[in-house]
Amino acid sequence: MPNPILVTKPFLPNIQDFYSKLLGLWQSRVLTNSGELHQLLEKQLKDKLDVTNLSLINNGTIALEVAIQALGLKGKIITTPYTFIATANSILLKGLDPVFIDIEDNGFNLDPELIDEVKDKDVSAIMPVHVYGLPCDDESIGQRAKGRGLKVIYDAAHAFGIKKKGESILNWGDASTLSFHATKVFHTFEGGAVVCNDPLLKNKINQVRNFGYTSDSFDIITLGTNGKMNEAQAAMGLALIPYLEEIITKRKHWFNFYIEQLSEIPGIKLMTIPSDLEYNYSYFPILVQSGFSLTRDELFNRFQEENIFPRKYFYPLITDFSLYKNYKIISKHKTPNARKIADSVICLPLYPDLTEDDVSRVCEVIKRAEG
Ligand code: T4K
Repeated sequence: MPNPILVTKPFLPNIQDFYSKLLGLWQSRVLTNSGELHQLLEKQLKDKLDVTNLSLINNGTIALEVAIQALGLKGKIITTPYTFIATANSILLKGLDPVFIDIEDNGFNLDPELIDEVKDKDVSAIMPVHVYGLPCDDESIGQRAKGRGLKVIYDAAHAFGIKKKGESILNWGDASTLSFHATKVFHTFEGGAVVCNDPLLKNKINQVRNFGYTSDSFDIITLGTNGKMNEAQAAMGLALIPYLEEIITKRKHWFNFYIEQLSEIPGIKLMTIPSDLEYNYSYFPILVQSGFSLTRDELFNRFQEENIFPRKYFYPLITDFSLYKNYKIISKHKTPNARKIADSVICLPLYPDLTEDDVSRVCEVIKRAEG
Protein backbone atom coordinates (compact mmCIF):
# COMPACT_ATOMS: atom_id res chain seq x y z
CA MET A 1 0.00 0.00 0.00
CA PRO A 2 1.40 3.47 -0.85
CA ASN A 3 1.85 6.02 1.96
CA PRO A 4 -1.34 7.55 3.33
CA ILE A 5 -2.10 11.09 2.17
CA LEU A 6 -4.18 12.98 4.70
CA VAL A 7 -6.28 16.07 3.98
CA THR A 8 -3.71 18.16 5.78
CA LYS A 9 -0.49 17.96 7.74
CA PRO A 10 0.50 20.82 10.06
CA PHE A 11 3.55 22.83 8.99
CA LEU A 12 6.24 22.87 11.67
CA PRO A 13 9.14 25.31 12.05
CA ASN A 14 12.69 24.12 12.59
CA ILE A 15 12.56 22.71 16.14
CA GLN A 16 15.42 25.03 17.18
CA ASP A 17 13.25 28.06 16.29
CA PHE A 18 10.57 26.81 18.65
CA TYR A 19 13.01 25.66 21.33
CA SER A 20 14.80 29.01 21.45
CA LYS A 21 11.47 30.74 22.15
CA LEU A 22 10.72 28.29 24.96
CA LEU A 23 14.06 28.79 26.73
CA GLY A 24 12.94 32.15 28.15
CA LEU A 25 9.98 30.47 29.84
CA TRP A 26 12.34 28.29 31.87
CA GLN A 27 13.94 31.50 33.16
CA SER A 28 10.87 33.65 33.72
CA ARG A 29 8.42 30.90 34.76
CA VAL A 30 5.70 33.04 33.18
CA LEU A 31 3.75 30.37 31.33
CA THR A 32 0.45 32.13 30.65
CA ASN A 33 -1.73 35.17 31.51
CA SER A 34 -0.55 37.61 28.86
CA GLY A 35 3.17 36.86 29.08
CA GLU A 36 5.95 38.32 26.96
CA LEU A 37 5.48 35.92 24.02
CA HIS A 38 1.73 36.44 24.02
CA GLN A 39 2.20 40.21 23.81
CA LEU A 40 4.82 39.89 21.08
CA LEU A 41 2.68 37.56 18.96
CA GLU A 42 -0.36 39.81 19.36
CA LYS A 43 1.66 42.77 18.07
CA GLN A 44 3.32 40.86 15.21
CA LEU A 45 0.03 39.41 13.99
CA LYS A 46 -1.74 42.77 14.20
CA ASP A 47 0.96 44.27 11.95
CA LYS A 48 1.23 41.25 9.64
CA LEU A 49 -2.54 41.01 9.12
CA ASP A 50 -2.97 44.76 8.83
CA VAL A 51 -5.79 44.99 11.37
CA THR A 52 -6.69 47.65 13.93
CA ASN A 53 -7.03 45.51 17.08
CA LEU A 54 -6.29 41.84 17.64
CA SER A 55 -6.80 39.78 20.80
CA LEU A 56 -5.31 36.30 20.97
CA ILE A 57 -7.64 33.56 22.20
CA ASN A 58 -7.00 29.91 23.07
CA ASN A 59 -8.97 28.53 20.10
CA GLY A 60 -11.31 29.59 17.29
CA THR A 61 -14.48 28.31 18.96
CA ILE A 62 -13.89 30.28 22.15
CA ALA A 63 -13.01 33.29 19.94
CA LEU A 64 -16.56 33.15 18.54
CA GLU A 65 -18.04 32.85 22.03
CA VAL A 66 -15.92 35.74 23.31
CA ALA A 67 -17.07 37.93 20.40
CA ILE A 68 -20.75 37.14 21.09
CA GLN A 69 -20.29 37.85 24.79
CA ALA A 70 -18.29 41.06 24.30
CA LEU A 71 -20.89 42.44 21.90
CA GLY A 72 -23.61 41.64 24.47
CA LEU A 73 -25.75 39.75 21.95
CA LYS A 74 -29.07 38.21 22.89
CA GLY A 75 -31.86 36.32 21.13
CA LYS A 76 -31.00 34.94 17.70
CA ILE A 77 -28.14 35.09 15.22
CA ILE A 78 -28.54 34.58 11.47
CA THR A 79 -25.91 32.21 10.11
CA THR A 80 -25.20 29.52 7.50
CA PRO A 81 -25.59 25.74 7.75
CA TYR A 82 -22.62 25.28 5.36
CA THR A 83 -19.74 25.58 7.83
CA PHE A 84 -17.88 23.70 10.54
CA ILE A 85 -20.02 22.78 13.55
CA ALA A 86 -18.17 25.28 15.80
CA THR A 87 -19.87 28.27 14.13
CA ALA A 88 -23.36 27.24 15.23
CA ASN A 89 -22.24 25.64 18.49
CA SER A 90 -20.77 28.93 19.67
CA ILE A 91 -24.22 30.52 19.29
CA LEU A 92 -26.01 27.75 21.21
CA LEU A 93 -23.30 27.65 23.87
CA LYS A 94 -23.85 31.35 24.55
CA GLY A 95 -27.57 30.71 25.05
CA LEU A 96 -28.67 32.21 21.74
CA ASP A 97 -30.38 30.46 18.81
CA PRO A 98 -29.01 30.22 15.29
CA VAL A 99 -31.31 31.01 12.36
CA PHE A 100 -29.94 29.18 9.33
CA ILE A 101 -30.37 30.70 5.88
CA ASP A 102 -29.16 29.44 2.52
CA ILE A 103 -25.89 30.14 0.75
CA GLU A 104 -25.57 31.90 -2.60
CA ASP A 105 -26.34 30.07 -5.79
CA ASN A 106 -22.91 29.42 -7.32
CA GLY A 107 -20.93 30.10 -4.14
CA PHE A 108 -20.21 28.82 -0.65
CA ASN A 109 -21.18 31.80 1.52
CA LEU A 110 -24.38 33.06 3.12
CA ASP A 111 -26.75 34.77 0.66
CA PRO A 112 -27.21 38.37 1.93
CA GLU A 113 -30.59 38.78 0.20
CA LEU A 114 -32.07 36.03 2.37
CA ILE A 115 -31.35 38.06 5.51
CA ASP A 116 -34.44 40.11 4.56
CA GLU A 117 -36.61 37.01 4.81
CA VAL A 118 -35.82 36.60 8.50
CA LYS A 119 -38.37 38.96 10.03
CA ASP A 120 -37.86 37.77 13.61
CA LYS A 121 -37.58 40.68 16.06
CA ASP A 122 -35.29 38.63 18.35
CA VAL A 123 -32.44 38.65 15.84
CA SER A 124 -29.50 40.67 17.18
CA ALA A 125 -26.69 39.75 14.77
CA ILE A 126 -25.46 38.04 11.62
CA MET A 127 -22.59 35.53 11.68
CA PRO A 128 -21.45 34.89 8.11
CA VAL A 129 -18.48 32.61 7.37
CA HIS A 130 -15.77 33.28 4.76
CA VAL A 131 -15.87 29.63 3.68
CA TYR A 132 -12.46 28.38 2.39
CA GLY A 133 -11.33 32.01 2.86
CA LEU A 134 -13.50 33.32 0.02
CA PRO A 135 -14.88 36.68 1.16
CA CYS A 136 -18.58 37.15 1.87
CA ASP A 137 -20.45 40.02 0.22
CA ASP A 138 -19.64 42.49 3.00
CA GLU A 139 -21.22 45.47 1.31
CA SER A 140 -24.60 43.82 1.05
CA ILE A 141 -24.42 42.21 4.50
CA GLY A 142 -23.25 45.48 6.09
CA GLN A 143 -26.05 47.49 4.49
CA ARG A 144 -28.71 45.08 5.71
CA ALA A 145 -27.21 44.91 9.20
CA LYS A 146 -27.10 48.70 9.45
CA GLY A 147 -30.69 49.03 8.30
CA ARG A 148 -31.89 46.76 11.12
CA GLY A 149 -29.36 47.65 13.82
CA LEU A 150 -27.77 44.18 13.74
CA LYS A 151 -24.17 43.41 14.68
CA VAL A 152 -21.96 41.40 12.32
CA ILE A 153 -19.40 38.82 13.50
CA TYR A 154 -17.47 37.24 10.64
CA ASP A 155 -16.30 33.70 11.30
CA ALA A 156 -12.98 34.17 9.53
CA ALA A 157 -11.46 30.87 10.71
CA HIS A 158 -10.32 30.17 7.12
CA ALA A 159 -9.40 33.73 6.21
CA PHE A 160 -5.93 34.21 7.70
CA GLY A 161 -4.09 36.91 5.72
CA ILE A 162 -6.74 37.36 3.04
CA LYS A 163 -6.94 40.76 1.39
CA LYS A 164 -9.44 42.10 -1.11
CA LYS A 165 -8.34 45.03 -3.27
CA GLY A 166 -5.26 45.23 -1.02
CA GLU A 167 -7.24 45.50 2.25
CA SER A 168 -7.64 42.91 4.96
CA ILE A 169 -11.11 41.41 5.04
CA LEU A 170 -10.59 40.85 8.77
CA ASN A 171 -11.44 44.51 9.33
CA TRP A 172 -15.02 43.95 8.12
CA GLY A 173 -18.05 43.84 10.42
CA ASP A 174 -18.06 44.56 14.15
CA ALA A 175 -15.65 41.68 14.79
CA SER A 176 -13.93 38.80 12.98
CA THR A 177 -12.68 35.61 14.54
CA LEU A 178 -9.71 33.48 13.48
CA SER A 179 -8.69 29.89 14.18
CA PHE A 180 -5.04 28.94 14.64
CA HIS A 181 -5.80 25.22 14.93
CA ALA A 182 -3.03 22.78 13.91
CA THR A 183 -4.80 22.16 10.59
CA LYS A 184 -4.87 25.82 9.57
CA VAL A 185 -2.54 27.86 7.30
CA PHE A 186 -1.04 29.47 10.42
CA HIS A 187 -1.28 27.67 13.76
CA THR A 188 -0.37 27.81 17.43
CA PHE A 189 -1.16 24.09 18.06
CA GLU A 190 -4.64 25.31 19.12
CA GLY A 191 -5.45 28.99 19.06
CA GLY A 192 -7.43 31.84 17.64
CA ALA A 193 -8.07 35.56 17.78
CA VAL A 194 -10.78 38.19 17.71
CA VAL A 195 -10.17 41.21 15.48
CA CYS A 196 -12.15 44.45 15.74
CA ASN A 197 -11.93 48.15 14.91
CA ASP A 198 -13.48 49.65 18.04
CA PRO A 199 -10.94 50.10 20.90
CA LEU A 200 -13.73 49.91 23.49
CA LEU A 201 -14.80 46.56 22.09
CA LYS A 202 -11.18 45.38 22.18
CA ASN A 203 -11.09 46.21 25.95
CA LYS A 204 -14.27 44.27 26.47
CA ILE A 205 -12.90 41.29 24.51
CA ASN A 206 -9.77 41.33 26.67
CA GLN A 207 -11.93 41.34 29.79
CA VAL A 208 -14.16 38.52 28.57
CA ARG A 209 -11.16 36.31 27.71
CA ASN A 210 -9.77 36.84 31.24
CA PHE A 211 -12.71 35.91 33.48
CA GLY A 212 -14.08 39.46 33.22
CA TYR A 213 -11.16 41.13 35.01
CA THR A 214 -10.38 44.67 33.96
CA SER A 215 -6.68 45.35 33.48
CA ASP A 216 -6.48 47.98 36.20
CA SER A 217 -8.69 46.64 39.00
CA PHE A 218 -9.78 43.43 40.61
CA ASP A 219 -13.45 44.22 40.18
CA ILE A 220 -15.56 42.14 37.81
CA ILE A 221 -18.24 43.97 35.89
CA THR A 222 -18.35 41.75 32.79
CA LEU A 223 -19.12 38.03 32.63
CA GLY A 224 -15.96 36.37 31.38
CA THR A 225 -14.46 33.02 30.54
CA ASN A 226 -10.94 31.62 30.29
CA GLY A 227 -10.01 32.33 26.69
CA LYS A 228 -6.31 33.03 27.23
CA MET A 229 -3.61 31.76 24.90
CA ASN A 230 -0.62 30.35 26.80
CA GLU A 231 3.08 31.05 26.21
CA ALA A 232 3.86 27.72 24.52
CA GLN A 233 1.11 28.39 21.97
CA ALA A 234 2.44 31.91 21.43
CA ALA A 235 5.98 30.49 21.02
CA MET A 236 4.76 28.27 18.17
CA GLY A 237 3.08 31.26 16.51
CA LEU A 238 6.22 33.38 16.78
CA ALA A 239 8.36 30.54 15.42
CA LEU A 240 6.03 30.14 12.42
CA ILE A 241 5.68 33.79 11.40
CA PRO A 242 9.03 33.87 9.52
CA TYR A 243 7.84 30.87 7.47
CA LEU A 244 4.52 32.41 6.37
CA GLU A 245 5.69 33.33 2.89
CA GLU A 246 7.11 29.85 2.33
CA ILE A 247 3.89 28.25 3.64
CA ILE A 248 1.66 30.26 1.29
CA THR A 249 4.01 29.86 -1.70
CA LYS A 250 4.10 26.07 -1.33
CA ARG A 251 0.33 25.87 -0.85
CA LYS A 252 -0.15 28.02 -3.94
CA HIS A 253 2.15 25.73 -5.93
CA TRP A 254 0.08 22.60 -5.14
CA PHE A 255 -3.18 24.53 -5.59
CA ASN A 256 -2.12 25.51 -9.12
CA PHE A 257 -0.88 21.97 -9.80
CA TYR A 258 -4.40 20.68 -9.04
CA ILE A 259 -5.92 23.37 -11.30
CA GLU A 260 -3.64 22.34 -14.19
CA GLN A 261 -4.47 18.66 -13.77
CA LEU A 262 -8.18 18.86 -13.05
CA SER A 263 -9.67 21.89 -14.80
CA GLU A 264 -10.71 20.05 -17.99
CA ILE A 265 -12.46 17.10 -16.36
CA PRO A 266 -16.21 17.02 -17.15
CA GLY A 267 -18.35 17.02 -14.01
CA ILE A 268 -15.56 18.21 -11.72
CA LYS A 269 -16.08 21.84 -10.80
CA LEU A 270 -13.23 23.79 -9.24
CA MET A 271 -13.41 26.92 -7.14
CA THR A 272 -12.29 30.17 -8.76
CA ILE A 273 -10.28 32.82 -6.98
CA PRO A 274 -11.39 36.38 -7.80
CA SER A 275 -8.61 38.43 -9.39
CA ASP A 276 -8.80 41.17 -6.71
CA LEU A 277 -8.05 38.66 -3.93
CA GLU A 278 -4.78 37.91 -2.11
CA TYR A 279 -5.62 34.31 -1.28
CA ASN A 280 -4.13 31.99 1.37
CA TYR A 281 -4.63 28.67 -0.48
CA SER A 282 -6.20 27.09 2.61
CA TYR A 283 -8.49 24.56 0.93
CA PHE A 284 -8.97 22.88 -2.45
CA PRO A 285 -12.66 21.95 -2.72
CA ILE A 286 -13.94 20.12 -5.80
CA LEU A 287 -17.63 19.68 -6.62
CA VAL A 288 -18.51 16.29 -8.10
CA GLN A 289 -21.42 16.95 -10.43
CA SER A 290 -23.72 14.90 -12.67
CA GLY A 291 -21.36 14.96 -15.69
CA PHE A 292 -18.78 12.87 -13.79
CA SER A 293 -18.74 9.06 -14.01
CA LEU A 294 -18.97 8.52 -10.23
CA THR A 295 -21.07 10.04 -7.49
CA ARG A 296 -19.32 12.11 -4.84
CA ASP A 297 -19.44 9.25 -2.36
CA GLU A 298 -18.18 6.71 -4.91
CA LEU A 299 -15.23 8.97 -5.68
CA PHE A 300 -14.65 9.54 -1.97
CA ASN A 301 -14.53 5.75 -1.45
CA ARG A 302 -12.09 5.33 -4.35
CA PHE A 303 -9.75 7.74 -2.57
CA GLN A 304 -9.92 5.69 0.64
CA GLU A 305 -9.10 2.51 -1.32
CA GLU A 306 -5.97 4.28 -2.58
CA ASN A 307 -4.99 5.31 0.97
CA ILE A 308 -5.90 8.95 0.32
CA PHE A 309 -8.04 10.73 2.89
CA PRO A 310 -9.69 13.91 1.64
CA ARG A 311 -12.60 15.34 3.68
CA LYS A 312 -16.18 16.32 2.91
CA TYR A 313 -15.88 19.84 4.32
CA PHE A 314 -18.81 20.60 4.93
CA TYR A 315 -21.06 17.56 4.94
CA PRO A 316 -23.50 17.06 6.53
CA LEU A 317 -25.09 20.46 6.80
CA ILE A 318 -25.23 21.62 10.41
CA THR A 319 -29.03 21.46 10.27
CA ASP A 320 -28.77 17.71 9.53
CA PHE A 321 -26.91 16.86 12.74
CA SER A 322 -29.38 15.31 15.22
CA LEU A 323 -28.67 18.00 17.82
CA TYR A 324 -29.84 20.71 15.44
CA LYS A 325 -32.59 18.70 13.73
CA ASN A 326 -34.23 18.05 17.09
CA TYR A 327 -33.77 21.55 18.47
CA LYS A 328 -37.26 22.98 18.72
CA ILE A 329 -36.52 26.71 18.68
CA ILE A 330 -34.46 26.68 15.49
CA SER A 331 -36.41 28.27 12.65
CA LYS A 332 -36.31 26.22 9.48
CA HIS A 333 -35.61 28.11 6.30
CA LYS A 334 -35.07 26.17 3.10
CA THR A 335 -31.39 25.78 2.15
CA PRO A 336 -31.32 24.00 -1.26
CA ASN A 337 -28.06 25.61 -2.43
CA ALA A 338 -26.23 24.58 0.73
CA ARG A 339 -27.58 21.04 0.40
CA LYS A 340 -26.47 20.77 -3.23
CA ILE A 341 -22.91 21.84 -2.37
CA ALA A 342 -22.70 19.70 0.80
CA ASP A 343 -23.77 16.68 -1.27
CA SER A 344 -21.13 17.23 -3.95
CA VAL A 345 -18.03 18.59 -2.16
CA ILE A 346 -14.70 16.92 -1.48
CA CYS A 347 -11.74 18.91 -0.14
CA LEU A 348 -8.54 17.46 -1.59
CA PRO A 349 -5.32 17.22 0.45
CA LEU A 350 -3.56 20.58 0.52
CA TYR A 351 -0.57 21.44 2.66
CA PRO A 352 2.97 22.74 2.12
CA ASP A 353 4.84 19.43 2.54
CA LEU A 354 2.97 17.55 -0.19
CA THR A 355 5.17 16.09 -2.94
CA GLU A 356 4.57 15.96 -6.67
CA ASP A 357 4.11 12.22 -6.29
CA ASP A 358 1.35 12.78 -3.67
CA VAL A 359 -0.56 15.34 -5.72
CA SER A 360 -0.24 13.24 -8.88
CA ARG A 361 -1.62 10.23 -7.01
CA VAL A 362 -4.66 12.29 -5.92
CA CYS A 363 -5.26 13.54 -9.49
CA GLU A 364 -4.83 10.05 -10.95
CA VAL A 365 -7.73 8.70 -8.88
CA ILE A 366 -10.01 11.30 -10.48
CA LYS A 367 -8.58 10.90 -13.97
CA ARG A 368 -8.81 7.09 -13.88
CA ALA A 369 -12.45 7.29 -12.75
CA GLU A 370 -13.16 9.57 -15.67
CA GLY A 371 -11.76 6.88 -17.91
N1 T4K B 1 -15.21 28.13 12.34
C1 T4K B 1 -14.87 27.48 11.22
C2 T4K B 1 -15.45 27.90 9.92
C3 T4K B 1 -13.97 26.40 11.29
O1 T4K B 1 -13.63 25.73 10.16
C4 T4K B 1 -13.42 26.03 12.54
C5 T4K B 1 -12.49 24.93 12.64
C6 T4K B 1 -13.80 26.78 13.68
C7 T4K B 1 -14.71 27.82 13.54
C8 T4K B 1 -13.30 26.46 15.05
O2 T4K B 1 -11.92 26.71 15.22
P1 T4K B 1 -11.09 25.85 16.34
O3 T4K B 1 -11.86 25.89 17.61
O4 T4K B 1 -10.91 24.46 15.79
O5 T4K B 1 -9.80 26.61 16.42
C9 T4K B 1 -10.70 20.30 11.52
C10 T4K B 1 -10.17 21.22 12.60
O6 T4K B 1 -10.10 20.54 13.85
C11 T4K B 1 -10.98 22.45 12.80
O7 T4K B 1 -10.14 23.38 13.47
C12 T4K B 1 -11.41 23.06 11.48
N2 T4K B 1 -12.27 24.19 11.63
C13 T4K B 1 -12.13 22.00 10.65
C14 T4K B 1 -12.57 22.55 9.30
O8 T4K B 1 -11.24 20.94 10.40
P2 T4K B 1 -11.44 17.82 11.74
O9 T4K B 1 -12.39 17.15 12.65
O10 T4K B 1 -11.55 17.55 10.28
O11 T4K B 1 -9.91 17.61 12.21
P3 T4K B 1 -9.05 16.32 12.30
O12 T4K B 1 -8.50 16.21 13.68
O13 T4K B 1 -9.80 15.15 11.78
O14 T4K B 1 -7.81 16.65 11.37
C15 T4K B 1 -7.88 16.66 9.96
C16 T4K B 1 -6.62 15.98 9.41
O15 T4K B 1 -5.46 16.66 9.83
C17 T4K B 1 -6.46 14.55 9.82
O16 T4K B 1 -6.36 13.79 8.63
C18 T4K B 1 -5.15 14.43 10.56
C19 T4K B 1 -4.45 15.76 10.31
N3 T4K B 1 -3.90 16.28 11.55
C20 T4K B 1 -4.77 16.83 12.46
C21 T4K B 1 -4.30 17.31 13.66
C22 T4K B 1 -5.25 17.89 14.68
C23 T4K B 1 -2.55 16.20 11.81
O17 T4K B 1 -1.78 15.68 10.98
N4 T4K B 1 -2.07 16.72 12.99
C24 T4K B 1 -2.89 17.26 13.93
O18 T4K B 1 -2.41 17.70 14.99
O19 T4K B 1 -11.62 19.38 12.03
